[in-house]
Amino acid sequence: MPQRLPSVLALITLVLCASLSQAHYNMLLPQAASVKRGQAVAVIYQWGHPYEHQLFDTPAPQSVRVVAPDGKKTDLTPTLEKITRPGDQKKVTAYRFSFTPDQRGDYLFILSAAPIWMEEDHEFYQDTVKVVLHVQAQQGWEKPAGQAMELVPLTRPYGLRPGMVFQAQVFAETKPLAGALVEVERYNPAAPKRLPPDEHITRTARTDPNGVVTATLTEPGWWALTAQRLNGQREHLGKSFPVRQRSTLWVFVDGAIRFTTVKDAGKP
Ligand SMILES: [Cu+2]
Repeated sequence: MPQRLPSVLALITLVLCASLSQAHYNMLLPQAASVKRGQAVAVIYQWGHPYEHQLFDTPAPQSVRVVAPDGKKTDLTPTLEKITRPGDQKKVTAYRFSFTPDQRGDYLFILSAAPIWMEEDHEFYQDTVKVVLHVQAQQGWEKPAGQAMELVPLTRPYGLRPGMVFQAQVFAETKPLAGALVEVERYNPAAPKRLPPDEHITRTARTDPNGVVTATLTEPGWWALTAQRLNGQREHLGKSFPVRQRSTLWVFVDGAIRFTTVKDAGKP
């Protein structure tokens, strides 16, 4: 029955897409979570599945900016450089910029992604992503950066050990967002050979009535907390579709800690 073949193929495509549609996130990853003043740091922006380390072509971002510890905002969009990263089958597009902090304190990097049409979900993503770069002095990480939807840390987002609790308050248009879905996922710098069940790849939580989300960051490395809500409509091929507004905060958990010797320890 050759006429049945197309429907079988359609079903296979649907199943493949469903498994691929999980957990596409914006990764904004400095090569180090903390640096010294005057020390250059490269920041990579890539798109895909953090846990699986499955990367896809990254659409050009709309903008990237930095808020310095003194509150000064700088547009870094012109410094973005298109690069390629190894993907599953072939190389994929990603972006990179280099930044040298000239103050002590916490720098907030905010990237706004271009709206992206999610074919499998029949909706748009409108994403922003934030990461904190710590430069010696512990000040500034708790300040909002003025994103339309934003995770503002309540726990300092660096100097964390595995198993520590992390909290952030989610705001939408400066109001706490109660009951919002927040996804929590760790980044693997290389694709793992074996994968746990889906519920161990992406965890989910809801914000409390004050918009606060709580997550335990169980292992070392970069973690993404992504809050989301449906917000408005956007046109695709002459039809109107929902827009899912998402905001990701990347948080680093230290593995091995470097201890320094105390010279006079033990002396009377
Ligand atoms: Cu995905």
